[in-house]
Amino acid sequence: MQTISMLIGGQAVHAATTFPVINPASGEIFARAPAGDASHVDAAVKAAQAAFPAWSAKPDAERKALMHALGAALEAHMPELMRLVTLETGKPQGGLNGVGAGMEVGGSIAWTHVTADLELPVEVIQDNAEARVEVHRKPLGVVGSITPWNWPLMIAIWHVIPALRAGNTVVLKPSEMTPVATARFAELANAILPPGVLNFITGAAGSNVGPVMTGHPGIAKIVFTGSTATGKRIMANASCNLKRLTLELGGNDAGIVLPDVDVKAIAPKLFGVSFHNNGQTCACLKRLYVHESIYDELCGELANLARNAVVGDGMNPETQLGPIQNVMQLAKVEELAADARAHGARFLCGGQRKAGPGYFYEPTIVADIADGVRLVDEEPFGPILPVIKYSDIDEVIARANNSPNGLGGSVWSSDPAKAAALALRLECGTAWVNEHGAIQPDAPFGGVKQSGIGVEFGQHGLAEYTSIQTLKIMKS
Ligand code: TXE
Repeated sequence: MQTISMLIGGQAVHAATTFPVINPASGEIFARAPAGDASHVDAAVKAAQAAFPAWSAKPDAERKALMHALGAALEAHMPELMRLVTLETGKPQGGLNGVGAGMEVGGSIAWTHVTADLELPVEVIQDNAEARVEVHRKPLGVVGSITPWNWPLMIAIWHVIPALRAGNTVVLKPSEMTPVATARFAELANAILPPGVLNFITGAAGSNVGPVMTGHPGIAKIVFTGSTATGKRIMANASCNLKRLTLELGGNDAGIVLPDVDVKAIAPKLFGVSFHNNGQTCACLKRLYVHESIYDELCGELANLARNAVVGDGMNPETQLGPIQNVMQLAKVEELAADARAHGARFLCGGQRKAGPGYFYEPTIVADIADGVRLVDEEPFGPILPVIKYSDIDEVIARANNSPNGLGGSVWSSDPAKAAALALRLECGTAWVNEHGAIQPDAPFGGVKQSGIGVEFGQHGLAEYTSIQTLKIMKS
């Protein structure tokens, strides 16, 4: 069985004990990872601090070229990385609408190259006979990255590449449930980067590795993707040295379908954006509001699609939806389903765990359910979609906005201009028209309200890994 290592200052590091990594398709252990502790966090921060002066002083073009080299290394190891992603997350190699391990690794490559090419030029505010005023962007120092289990490799790339591109050094900690593909990325990166520029540490479930990182005085910024509850803990802990924060937290995205849509045409798209990766994506559509005039027809179409989706082991090329990634998340989906049933909701299909090994749950469409029931109000993060009837557009926008979350939202209509005007009324970081959850490496993405702080991607995202220094040069 494979045992991964930590990587500190360019050296492979083991811990006194290891913890298991489970393949959710079988429920069996397929790898082990080092149970790091506070001493490993400390060593990794010291290594990153030691590497910072030379890395941040490197000419910009050299850092850019090294980021492109990382992209090429990912590409050269694509099949190997895809296999590791499927084994640890359960997601299919291909997946529903092509959203699977191939997209995770392919997206990682694309994001790396696009981010490598981003620039943060000096901004000139004033240049006259009296003075020249310039705004410079400077790296922060050591960035701590804490990643979740749903897109482990891609989210590590989203954190690490802009941090390095801007001249920071990094300590990267994956989720205890999915450290394997990220470990391989860290190895590949360490064959390219100077020692200490990217350090990789692991901690077992419930260990203090994450909290020690977020409270470490040697770390200047934490970038975190995960739950809102953990994000709040991180924010409290990070106050020790006023760490900079980018927090990408949970969402409970609403989609609103107007009565003018072609139901048959949009149903497969709505199904895809709600169920890809088994609903385990922060910006999946998680609450679907449908106008009463088309409610029954759309519910019927969605239930057919859910019944026919191919659920199975992600290594099987036919599979569209894999297992839920972990047993806690499966239990949460079961709990929300039971609560919805108790509140009289109508299950059009699914509604239970699949027999056999692994953490499989049937794709589930739930109708005749309203706001106030947990399945609507809480993020299920699994293959279950509540479909809610509405009659009045102003009222449904208020219902969509009546949430502590604000990651994404969408409006579906055959009149894109009308839909865009409505989408702008949604309280969320990204609003889509006739689409949901589609992100790209050059457009900022982040949440409002309790879905997060700051943005990732593009120039706005890159700027978050810098501080501003204003330079005023007097001329007279
Ligand atoms: O996330 P956690 P969990 C949501 C989803 C899911 C819920 C819980 O709703 O049901 O979060 O998932 C590290 N200090 N999302 O429990 O706990 C942990 O080791 C520092 C949305 O898995 O947030 C892991 O690396 N770090 C999300 C990471 O935080 C800590 C993706 C995420 O774990 C820590 C995944 C602490 N005190 C789940 N406690 C998205 N936004 O896409 C834990 N960690």
